[in-house]
Amino acid sequence: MKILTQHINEPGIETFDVYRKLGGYTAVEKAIKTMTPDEVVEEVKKSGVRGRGGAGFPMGMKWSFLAKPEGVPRYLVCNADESEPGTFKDHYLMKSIPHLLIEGMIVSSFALGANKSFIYVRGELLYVIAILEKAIAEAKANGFLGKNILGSGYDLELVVQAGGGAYICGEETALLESLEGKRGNPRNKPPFPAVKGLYQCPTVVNNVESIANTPWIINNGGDAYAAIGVGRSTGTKLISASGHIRKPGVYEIVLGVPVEEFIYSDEYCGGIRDGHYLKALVAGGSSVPILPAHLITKTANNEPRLMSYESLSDGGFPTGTMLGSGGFIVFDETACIVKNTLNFAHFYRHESCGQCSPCREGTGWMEKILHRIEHGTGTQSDIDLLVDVSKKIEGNTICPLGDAAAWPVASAIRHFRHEFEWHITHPVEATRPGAVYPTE
Ligand code: L3W
Ligand code: SF4
Repeated sequence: MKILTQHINEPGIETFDVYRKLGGYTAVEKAIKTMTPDEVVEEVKKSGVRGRGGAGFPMGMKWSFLAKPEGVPRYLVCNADESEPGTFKDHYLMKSIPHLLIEGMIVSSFALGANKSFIYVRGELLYVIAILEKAIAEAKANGFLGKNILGSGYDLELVVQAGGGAYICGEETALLESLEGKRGNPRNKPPFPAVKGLYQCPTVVNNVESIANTPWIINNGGDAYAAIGVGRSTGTKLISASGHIRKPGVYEIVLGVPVEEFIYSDEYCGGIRDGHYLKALVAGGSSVPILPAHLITKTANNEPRLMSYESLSDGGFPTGTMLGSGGFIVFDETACIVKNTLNFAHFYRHESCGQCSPCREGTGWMEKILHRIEHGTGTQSDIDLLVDVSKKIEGNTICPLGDAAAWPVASAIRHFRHEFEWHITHPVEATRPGAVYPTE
């Protein structure tokens, strides 16, 4: 069952003509010619589709929160600033089948009553911006964008904006600040963007993959979408799979596939690279807790763990993790958890915007402590100090970057404390690649 990638390998699918020939833009025709905006919102609500950027917030509910004061413009902003380590699915979608996102933007903008919408693309992806701009020009030339779309009286201008080159600009309010031309500092919430967003006007911010689902939902109905998947995890999900697997890549899965099947089946990751075995997993991008082997394929209740929002987080922290953005990073037994945790900590310290003290100072302290543990000058008390710092950050910051920095550290120590201790009690050479890391 493929919703987003069914035609992705079709030669020429990046062009309007091939996309259209394969059924593209029929959702725009259906929505604009035969439905009211509220009916479109209703179908998306019925679909149960949840935000694919990481938080998994129900998309239809977010749309229904949009304030509609008289005479005030509303905006749709697509968050295409994909920067979460281990996540590369939006990049794949946009470069391969740009018209799917453009079609989704038109359907979604119509539903929300937006006449000017934005796609904020990660600044490093300049070639993707060129692809999107070409697709927008083609859609406009064929009457699907601009003034009086398909003779309906509905106008839509679509603007592509290059991002600021910072991870934090993917946080929705930092993104809006950046789009307004300012430094990408997150805002306090509430007010949520649905009430005060771009230029203080009501705004919906949705991820690329979320918006790309809307053409299928309109063509087939929200109920048909809701029938796919498992429980409250409806539909399909793009997973960016990387690390020590035989077949890294982007896979579209039906939500509910067992994690074990996803890792070992030839249809997906193809198993762990030859001669090695599974040690740990980061399931939803670097921001989510890391899981050790014994918690990856089975939940704490000994049930198969599924690729779904609920099953991956089953048991809460520390027995669960999160589906997050679907950045699936697999580690075999050669991976050093301390080194990996330092790598993530370095990233978050570098990307912290510095507005709040727990994040600004705490991410720096965590990196420093991890650096000395990794480089042979750590002490046993450093391990508890790390836990303490991570707890002081969690829940005490303006935006989720603080939690995202704290969870990988706290979960690594929770599940792999013996490895941190090993680094402290052994000479540096014993902890370098090629070493056999201790098991619990
Ligand atoms: C109106 C309310 N709107 C919530 C909206 C809110 C937002 C959405 C979810 O963080 C996570 C983060 C990363 N009235 C509302 C409301 N909303 N209550 O719902 O909000 P929230 O706060 O749960 O999450 P968030 O701020 O969107 C996203 C994690 O995702 N993550 C992602 C990383 C980065 C990428 C990437 O590079 N593409 O995905 C990975 O796990 O850590 O926890 O729109 O406005 N009452
Ligand atoms: Fe900035 Fe970190 Fe505070 Fe987010 S949590 S606003 S990134 S300092």
